[in-house]
Amino acid sequence: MAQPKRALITGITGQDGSYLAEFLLAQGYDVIGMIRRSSTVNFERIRHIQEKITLISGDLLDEVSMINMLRENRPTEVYNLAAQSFVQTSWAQPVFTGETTALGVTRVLDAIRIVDPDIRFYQASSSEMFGKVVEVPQRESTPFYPRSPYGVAKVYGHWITVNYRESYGMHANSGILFNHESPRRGLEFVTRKITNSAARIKLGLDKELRLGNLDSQRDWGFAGDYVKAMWLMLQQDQPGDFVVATGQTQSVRRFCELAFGHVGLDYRDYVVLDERFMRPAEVDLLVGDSSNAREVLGWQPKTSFEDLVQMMVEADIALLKVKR
Ligand code: NDP
Ligand code: GDR
Repeated sequence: MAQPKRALITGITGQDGSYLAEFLLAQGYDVIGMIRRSSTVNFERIRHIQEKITLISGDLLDEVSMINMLRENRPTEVYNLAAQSFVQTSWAQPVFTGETTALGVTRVLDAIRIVDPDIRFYQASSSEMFGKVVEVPQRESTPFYPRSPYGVAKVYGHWITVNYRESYGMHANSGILFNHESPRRGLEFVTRKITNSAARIKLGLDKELRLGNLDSQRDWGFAGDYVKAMWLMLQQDQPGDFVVATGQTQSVRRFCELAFGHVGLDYRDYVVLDERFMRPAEVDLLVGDSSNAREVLGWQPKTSFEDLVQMMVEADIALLKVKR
């Protein structure tokens, strides 16, 4: 009988890690998750599958931990999702962001090169690399112009992935994913901040929502749809770079309008502009052209923007009602 495929996910406790682990379990994979040591357990997103996966301690800042993890567990695929992923924090912690989000990628790639260069590799690259966009929509060939220490770090992560592919013939893939959200999104990101706030205000737990730039535009999809694209990249004969996006862009303001509207409220009565949430350099407009992913991988998003906002608001209302 054929051995089941075995995947190692860094960042398994994050939004994408939890959806990818679910997806790979459903495909019959053995799933190993790398977790970093912390004084409190943060398994909220994976608690429901914890019995089905293997969790191992390691850190993107420590290459030896990754070499040992690969040696002892022999995965056939590695998905590098771990990162300091919050753009705003990257101005406050630029060096740490570079260590994790940029050099961390080299540590994983180098561990793979040392242990078994046949392991297939996925790097979580980002539309933030396009930053101050030089063409609309953005595709694989669009030049990068990152606008934050996070974006700069992701550009490094992208090119080191391409470099290990070209230097060592590794099946190293860069998925350039546009924003993707879900009820499991961290509360600091704007979408979840809005849906959580709309739910709290509706339930009488809050009175206002303080936000930064309402005019920035993002190409928002559903995280559950996007993890399939990661997997599809690693199933191809040839590795590559793939933009993954819906092809539609919406403003933060429109997100507020829909989220508050879903609970019968007008966002203009509650949203307050707050300088603290403005960024030193902004990415004003992102919209992706994912034709390559659609044609080569056969991937397409299933969840509409309206359905995504509704799903997130309803999940936040349900969560708050349970906690009350
Ligand atoms: P999250 O912030 O939800 O998750 C990040 C994960 O990385 C967490 O599991 C975190 O662990 C882990 N991590 C952070 N630092 C380290 C470290 N030094 N060693 C080991 N693990 C670490 O991110 P998402 O799930 O949203 O995103 C996944 C990846 O995709 C990230 O690389 C992100 O930059 C990238 N990306 C995300 C997009 C999106 O819209 N969501 C779009 C494009 C790219 P812990 O729980 O301990 O903090
Ligand atoms: P982003 O996501 O920076 O695109 O990075 P975020 O949700 O943080 O910001 C989106 C846009 O909303 C504006 N904004 C605010 N943002 C936050 N967080 N809080 C606010 O109060 C607020 N008000 C307005 C921001 O200025 C910005 O324009 C996400 C992350 O998941 C990255 O890891 C990933 O690479 C990219 O998406 C693609």
